[in-house]
Amino acid sequence: MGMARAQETPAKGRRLGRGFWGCAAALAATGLLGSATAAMAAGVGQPVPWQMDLQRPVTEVATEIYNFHHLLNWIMLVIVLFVLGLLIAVVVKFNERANPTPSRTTHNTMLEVAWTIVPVLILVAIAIPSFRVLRTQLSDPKADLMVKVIGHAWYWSYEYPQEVGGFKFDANLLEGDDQVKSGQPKLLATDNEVVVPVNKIVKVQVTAADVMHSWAVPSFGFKIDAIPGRLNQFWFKAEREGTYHGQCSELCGQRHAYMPITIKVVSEQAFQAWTAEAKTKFARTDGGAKFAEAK
Ligand SMILES: [Cu+2]
Repeated sequence: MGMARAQETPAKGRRLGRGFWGCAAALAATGLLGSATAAMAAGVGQPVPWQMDLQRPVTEVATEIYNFHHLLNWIMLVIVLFVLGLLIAVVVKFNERANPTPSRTTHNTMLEVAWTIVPVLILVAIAIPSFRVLRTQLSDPKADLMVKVIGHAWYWSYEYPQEVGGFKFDANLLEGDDQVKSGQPKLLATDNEVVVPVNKIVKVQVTAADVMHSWAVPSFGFKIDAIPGRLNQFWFKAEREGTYHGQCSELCGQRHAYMPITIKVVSEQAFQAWTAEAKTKFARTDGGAKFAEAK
């Protein structure tokens, strides 16, 4: 394919060029239109019908993942269009009728060097932002608040440290009338919500009591495994107040689909008010949750 192209006449090259760029422009326009529509349809904290795009990111990590995802899509679009152009050129120009005596060219040094170097450069261009995302995720900043998350078959329980009241509660799926009354989405709402302050670094320590689960919130850009006997740690800083939903993302058994996650991001004052209330509501007598520093 490429070897034959190397020998094409300049006139043929120009004709091919016009067709290829016309086709590329049309497809790029379709892509732009697609991503614009998708952006409009993106959910905030929950999916929406006909959503095409990822949920709107509200943390630094989620934003970096989101941008990286879109960068990759554009790189893929360019590569796909280029390969499509080459395929069309081969079909049109080098079929038996148009090109009865095929070229016997076997090598083209420049072309071979190019098709080795260019993919390497593309991979390097992808690796740089990829490592940047990884560095943000693993940066492990100092926590303003720790929350322990425990996966159970089939609900989540949460523990808050002594500094904010040392309470613990379960979050079960809201079903039937309770869900309708709550105004929260079906299969994503819980009876008790995790409440965290906005613009504060929240560290979550995730584990499980029985089988493996996974605590995942798309708008926050994380999915972290909850494994019995093991403490996984991750952090997030939500930059926008609101209600954000997630789900267990490890196939954990019969009611895997019915253990959602609801996180409310509120102002510092609202968080103080909530902890004061939660201390009484979820009062305990065993001295409160113990937190370890997971490294
Ligand atoms: Cu689960």
